[in-house]
Amino acid sequence: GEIIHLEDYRPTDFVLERVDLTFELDPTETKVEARLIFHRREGVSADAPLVLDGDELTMTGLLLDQEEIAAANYDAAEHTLTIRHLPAAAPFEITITTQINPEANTTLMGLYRTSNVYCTQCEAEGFRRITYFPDRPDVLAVYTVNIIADKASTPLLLSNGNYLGGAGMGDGRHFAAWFDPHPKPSYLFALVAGDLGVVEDTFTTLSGREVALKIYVEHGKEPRATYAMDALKRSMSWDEERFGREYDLDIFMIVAVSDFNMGAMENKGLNVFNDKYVLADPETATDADYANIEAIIAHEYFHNWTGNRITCRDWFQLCLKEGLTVYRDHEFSADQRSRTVKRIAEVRHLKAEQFPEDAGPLAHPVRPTKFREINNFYTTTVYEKGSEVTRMIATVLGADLFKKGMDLYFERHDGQAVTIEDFVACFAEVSKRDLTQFSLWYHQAGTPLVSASTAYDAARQTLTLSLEQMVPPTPGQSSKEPMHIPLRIGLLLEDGTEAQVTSVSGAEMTGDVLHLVERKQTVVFAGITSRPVLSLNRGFSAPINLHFEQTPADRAHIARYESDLFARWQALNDLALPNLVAAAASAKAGKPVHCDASLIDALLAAAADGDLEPAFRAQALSLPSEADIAREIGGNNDPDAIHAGRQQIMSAIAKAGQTIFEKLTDEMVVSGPFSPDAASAGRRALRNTALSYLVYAENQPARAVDAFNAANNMTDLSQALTILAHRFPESAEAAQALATFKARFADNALVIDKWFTIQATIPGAAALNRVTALMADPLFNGSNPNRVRALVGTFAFSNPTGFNRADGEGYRFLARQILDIDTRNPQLAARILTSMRSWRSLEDVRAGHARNALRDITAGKKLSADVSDIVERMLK
Ligand code: B3K
Ligand code: ZN
Repeated sequence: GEIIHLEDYRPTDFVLERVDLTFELDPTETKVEARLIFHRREGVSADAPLVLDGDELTMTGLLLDQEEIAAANYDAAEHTLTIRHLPAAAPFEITITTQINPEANTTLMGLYRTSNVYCTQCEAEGFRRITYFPDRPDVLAVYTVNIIADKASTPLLLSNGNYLGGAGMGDGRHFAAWFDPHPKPSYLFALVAGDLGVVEDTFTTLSGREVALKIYVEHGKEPRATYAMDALKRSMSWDEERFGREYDLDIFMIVAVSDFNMGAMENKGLNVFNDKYVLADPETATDADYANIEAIIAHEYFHNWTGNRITCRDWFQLCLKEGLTVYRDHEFSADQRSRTVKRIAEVRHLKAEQFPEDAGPLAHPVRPTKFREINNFYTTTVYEKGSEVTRMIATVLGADLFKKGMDLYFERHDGQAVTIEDFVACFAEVSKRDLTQFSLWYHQAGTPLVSASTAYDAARQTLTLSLEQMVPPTPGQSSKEPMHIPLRIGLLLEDGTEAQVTSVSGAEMTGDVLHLVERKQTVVFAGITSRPVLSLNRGFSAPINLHFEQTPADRAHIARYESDLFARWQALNDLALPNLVAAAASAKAGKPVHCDASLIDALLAAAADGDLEPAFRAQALSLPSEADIAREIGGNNDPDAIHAGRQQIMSAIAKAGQTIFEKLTDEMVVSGPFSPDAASAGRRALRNTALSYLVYAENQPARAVDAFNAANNMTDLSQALTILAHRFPESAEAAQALATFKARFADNALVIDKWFTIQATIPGAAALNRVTALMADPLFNGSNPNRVRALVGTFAFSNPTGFNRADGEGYRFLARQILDIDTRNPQLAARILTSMRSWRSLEDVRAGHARNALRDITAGKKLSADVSDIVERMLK
């Protein structure tokens, strides 16, 4: 495909008024009739043709106001249908009949089949695989949908909006009609038809309207959908309370399917979910699964306002709905669970996924200005950094003005397709702040680096803070302007209390927010009676890299006293990283690894602190990942050395804390029936973290075997299995536990995915042989995206030593897999390929192998646009 530029945006020549669709469903020969009412937009010349999008369509009929259109008056090319000589001003009706083959659709875009269910996925450009259409988000229309299918095999016929009615047709078929009164873009269209079980409930909205809630799952799985239903009802109340947003149809439906390219999709009134994010029970789902289900149910539901009622003018504006909706689901989870622990998880995820993207060849602005394949822009930059930018608006304005800005946005733009500029203007207006500089967060890619240093003057009782910011160059953006960076700060005194500052000069402060806006800024805090310890970027108020040389003693002080618990976790992280970096260097040089006592003391103090919630303590004890260490080192990385060094630091902490960890494994037992609530999950997390340290200290599998045998829920069971398989991969105990687990859950696809993932992530060079062998296992299924991600995806994304084997075999394996997956499912292939985005920060030998493997991919025949876009950007 060619490159599409934001600056080329212009509205369509024709306005679409209504859409009437009729589907005659058949597994291989589905007939679609689309009746589209258009009129020419004012000012558009009378001879401008109507150009519609299409992809892999067979057209069997084309009418204008019920009369066949002569062949001379239209062109059907591979991706467009152009119709000429249309009425100059009056509305007209175009009727298009197409035939499609859902069974043969392995891309999972458009209409496809999954486990005998008809299902659609239209975002971003899937609707054009159903019929010719102006398939872009700024074309909003009201839809009526008629579905006809065989009644016995396909009893359930669903689409967007409210149910109008249905009946049998006397020939073994039946039909159902749906009407969605809310104008919507085609990407929010959905159709689901099949034979499914249902969980039902109702919700009464703030204004007293009753909404029917239905979650459809495969027959027999209904009991596993009750948690999702509970999460849905909590999401609906929360959006009313927090954002004043009510649901707007008589019915809200969720359908869980087992073949899906992503997490879920927010189609109006008919969300379609990857069943991984719906189905849960204690025996088969981990605490993390429950938390993900809650977050994704909320996310898709929240899209009803941020995405559906107010949508994107064009796909460059994707963060308008995604960044904002991620922010909303983060806030929801923070309110449902522990705000601090949620924030830690968010920041871990941001740093692990978005920071590497922003530092590598795939870096792009939150609001990009060009793309070749839009599916490749559903990125962690658009989603997670987009959410951080929304969070910063709230930080810069304060909660009240942020709320006012959101209210204005909902009021002003309801029913429209808008831009980031429209969104930001609402906040500028209510706050009377100029947000021009702030908006650079949408336009400049790259993670800003802030360097800080402090000097305390006892005689003057001042603290001088010198700040400097730099945004690194990224593809297509070689020089950057200084940004508006909101840094929340605290000045901690010796006794742990906060300094009472009498005046600040050199920066605007709002509450504890310091506004860094210049390239270099010197800020003086006065009235400080003794040397304070500066806590900088509390709560991760800005998504930046921070270079701040603090002594281990100062970091330990923050870890002990900060009132912002997130900052305490951050300080522990900052204490750990230099140790882990040094450990990697020692391991590389074959020297003994040393771990500072200050780190061990601080970690064990947090571990044993009964005033801290268990989930926080578990987070405090989980050291930065190998990917975090690699990022900190920055270049010339050797994943084996990083891994070896980290293992030895873990052992040192484990040995020093053995008694504490033993105590925790006793204290943190959760008794009574399983509950997925945050407090119980936190206790399990701390207990399992302690267990993993104990296994390091003892260096033998007995304790993990006992935990595996005693586990009565999937969290404990999968943790014990992970410890066994990862720490003792060649042991009889690990083999036995893996076999037991497989036999017990062979008929549960979501659990078997875990079985694949645990093995795909066993560290070390032997991983590749294991993965290759697993691909031949009868349970492996190369056409199910969850299964492919569980095995191939996690191997490439989450097994640094295994994937980055020094001989390059991991990369060559991935290249072969990508070429194979690409023939069926280009989106899946392109996504998994992004696992190589940091290849340039590897040491030379590995980087050379990686480059060659990427080149092998470019040499592949008939590459999809998805894969060729990614591979070409990675090699540039
Ligand atoms: N909007 C969808 C993502 C669609 C991805 C298309 N390639 C899910 C979500 O973000 O809620
Ligand atoms: Zn979303």
